[in-house]
Amino acid sequence: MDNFPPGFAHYPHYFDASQQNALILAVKSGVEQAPFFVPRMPRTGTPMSVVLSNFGALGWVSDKDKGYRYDPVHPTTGKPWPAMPELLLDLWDNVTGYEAQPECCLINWYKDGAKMGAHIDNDEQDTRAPVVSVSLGDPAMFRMGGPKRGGPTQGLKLFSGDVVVMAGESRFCYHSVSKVFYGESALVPRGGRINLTLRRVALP
Ligand code: MD3
Ligand code: FE
Repeated sequence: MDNFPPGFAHYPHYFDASQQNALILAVKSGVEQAPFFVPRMPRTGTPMSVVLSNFGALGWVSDKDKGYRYDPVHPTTGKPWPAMPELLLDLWDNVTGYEAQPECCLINWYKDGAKMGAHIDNDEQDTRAPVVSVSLGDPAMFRMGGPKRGGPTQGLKLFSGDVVVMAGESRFCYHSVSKVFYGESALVPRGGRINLTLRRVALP
């Protein structure tokens, strides 16, 4: 991470094995109330390769007609998202020191072959708040670019228990997940990688 943009921080193995298990148990119970759903690209309706759920007052969703947005309810059940786990609120306070709490924890589940193309997260009103990411299960190759699409990128392999914080300039940089090393970890019950991203959505 020598040349990562200002504001980017990587905490390898922030969570130990027992904390990773506790987070997986929280995800398991969350998705009983708010099952994983397939997000679709705006306009085309093409399915993305990850499946999603959320914790917190606002969930990130995407569909053909209404596109990317934050919604207080699940797209198929119409029910509120499960509460944000305490462990994640503590993580946010410890690594960001930000004045307001995150309202959203997006849960991305990468099954065999899933990836995420280069994008910038800008559906939040509060883009001054950092974004915090937790990796669980199979490792992944994360790639960070600059503020313009198509520029040079740098890779960082993320392992289970790693935490990444994007503040400052890094918050406005293109990033992607180019590969998941499927089957390298046994943490996720039905296999693959789970990424949790904590986001502040509304202006404080
Ligand atoms: C850099 N998720 O959900 S987490 C996403 O591993 C997303 O599932 C990836 O990108 C994943 O939007 C990467 C790390 C991350 C999250 C948000 C960022 C990096 C970021 C926002 C701005 C810059
Ligand atoms: Fe992102």
